[in-house]
Amino acid sequence: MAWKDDLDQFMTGLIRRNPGEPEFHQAVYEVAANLFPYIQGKQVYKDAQIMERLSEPDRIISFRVVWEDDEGNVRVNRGWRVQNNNAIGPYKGGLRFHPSVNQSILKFLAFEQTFKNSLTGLPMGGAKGGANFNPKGKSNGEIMRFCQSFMTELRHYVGADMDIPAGDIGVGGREIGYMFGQHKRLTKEFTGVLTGKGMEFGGSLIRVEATGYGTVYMMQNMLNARNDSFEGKTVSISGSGNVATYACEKVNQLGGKVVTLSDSSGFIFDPKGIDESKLDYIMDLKNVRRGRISEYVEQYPDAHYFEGKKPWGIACDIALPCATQNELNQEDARELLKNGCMGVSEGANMPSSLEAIKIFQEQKILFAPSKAANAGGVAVSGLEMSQNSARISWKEHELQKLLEDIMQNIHDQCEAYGRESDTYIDYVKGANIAGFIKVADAMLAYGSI
Ligand code: NDP
Ligand code: 2IT
Repeated sequence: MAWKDDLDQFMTGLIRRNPGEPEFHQAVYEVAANLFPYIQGKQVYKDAQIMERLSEPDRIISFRVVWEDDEGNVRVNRGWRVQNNNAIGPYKGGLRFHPSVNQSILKFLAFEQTFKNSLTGLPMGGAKGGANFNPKGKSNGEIMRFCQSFMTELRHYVGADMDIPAGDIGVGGREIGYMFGQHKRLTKEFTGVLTGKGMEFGGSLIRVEATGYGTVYMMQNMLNARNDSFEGKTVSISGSGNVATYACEKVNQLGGKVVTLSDSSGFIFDPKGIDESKLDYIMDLKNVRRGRISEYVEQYPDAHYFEGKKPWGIACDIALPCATQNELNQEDARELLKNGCMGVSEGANMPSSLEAIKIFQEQKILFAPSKAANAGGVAVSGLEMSQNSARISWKEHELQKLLEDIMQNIHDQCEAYGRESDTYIDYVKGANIAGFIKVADAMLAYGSI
């Protein structure tokens, strides 16, 4: 088939032009494998080289971040902003502070963000940034000085109508506050340049919950389409940060039982379920005391801790990977299926490897890819931008309704472009095509620039 040759040629070129960037290759391949057959016969997209343009970021900014630790030592890190595409709105996407951050990871995230933001239906382009800074074990003062130094350089490239960063791994409300304060100090302007802000200075209600809740709504919508629900389902979640904990909260509210959470050191298994009060303990442990998930079993001795292991060997009906990219490989996928898992909704960005996705799809279980499943976070960021522009604050029930409607709409777009038969919807294909069309058509409207 001609599209297969085109795809091979496209990927060979992409890999040659972007050596040593496996995460970026993976993210582009996942999209291109659906889009090449789709645009076969749509000569206008081919002639305009839309896929070639989408997979070459508009620009990559990389800069030095110098800060002083508590002992007075000068420390140096590298910061980035990858602005992938602003065809349908200003650049928008999170900032990640983690020692693993590199250009490949940020390029994959910025690429994904372009499709994800398009799926929300809101006017936002795609970007991602961050630094190879390790926040673990740093004092509050060190975090503040790092954030201020990071923003001292980043401010040249961001703005409320240009590029609006937000949080991601290692960047939560505290870090956004330090960066927003520094931006305000340097520019003398109070603008909606960041989302995920505190409620006192332009933040939006439910932004903090939105990604985790949205991931669960996506699964709920897929279950509804099969006349099923979360009621009585056993759920395995990885991670114990922002996305994982609010996913856990929503599963509990919908009548499911969450039996695992994790961090990069290991996972906890609580056969009785991580209920609301146990979750309060975890949120305090993680967000206030900045402790490790292993401490849970000291508080709740009926639970078990597995050092250095991932939770995918535990029997569950539904798995919600909410930690990081490639945390669920083909062996994990087989293990989940063997134990009866019937659905996966990706809270993290690209948590399943390509091989794992293939296994889920071959077995025709419910599978929601990250660009659809975790879009609730950036969607509420988009609503925060709207509120900032209009200088108003919407009420919680209004935002909650908007989030639910956006997630339903994402589900329906995936269904419209991904339905394969009466009984099977390929949500990966649906998300890729639906996300692509709006961006591609905007690019066509601008001509070849
Ligand atoms: P947090 O920093 O709040 O939490 C991250 C969690 O993932 C922690 O439990 C962390 O463990 C774990 N983790 C991080 N890196 C690794 C790793 N290499 N191996 C195993 N565990 C790891 O981040 P978020 O919850 O915000 O982000 C989680 C995922 O969700 C990311 O993929 C992010 O891109 C995605 N996402 C986030 C959105 C948001 O609004 N925050 C929106 C959409 C997607 P430890 O503490 O040990 O590092
Ligand atoms: O991956 C993501 O969508 C995010 N980290 C949230 C981005 C945002 O701008 O809210």
